[in-house]
Amino acid sequence: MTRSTRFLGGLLVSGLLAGGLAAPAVADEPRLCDCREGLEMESTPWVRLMPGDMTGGYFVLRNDGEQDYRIVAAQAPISEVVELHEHAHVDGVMRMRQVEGLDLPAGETLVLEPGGLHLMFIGLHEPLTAGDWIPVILEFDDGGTMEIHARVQRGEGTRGGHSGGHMMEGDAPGMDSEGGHHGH
Ligand SMILES: [Cu+2]
Repeated sequence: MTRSTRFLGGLLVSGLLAGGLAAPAVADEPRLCDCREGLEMESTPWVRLMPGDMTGGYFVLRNDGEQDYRIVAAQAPISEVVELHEHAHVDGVMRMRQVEGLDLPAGETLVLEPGGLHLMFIGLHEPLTAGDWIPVILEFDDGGTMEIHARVQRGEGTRGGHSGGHMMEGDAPGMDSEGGHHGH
């Protein structure tokens, strides 16, 4: 009873949201994370829709378990390589650089977001399409792996309080803005 009422409500809401949009492509949402023990994906992982042959990937992963984790590599079928990157101020300019690993100690949350830590997909095989789901394998320092699914989307308005926050992310024009990914 409650369930069906909710379902109807959901239909109404999605009907309203979809109103005016032409045939929204609603692909089946895959599992966001085949997470290792204790890990929980906090929001939908996403890959930024960008022109060019590289782009960034982002997710928020919480470790509710007892075990410390460290991600040391990643792979995805969309690009030749996936690197682990951070943004850092170097002489007052925001630059990206590769890091050896991403630590996720027990009880903490690992945040990959524009202007911060991110996955860097380099050498895209073909242009991405908004709404596509990208499987990404994360590899850990203990040899374990897990698969997540990231949705391709534009950068705007993707993270709650963070939407439009590019101005705050760094002073370097162009870096991680929708305009381009200069200098990488
Ligand atoms: Cu990068």
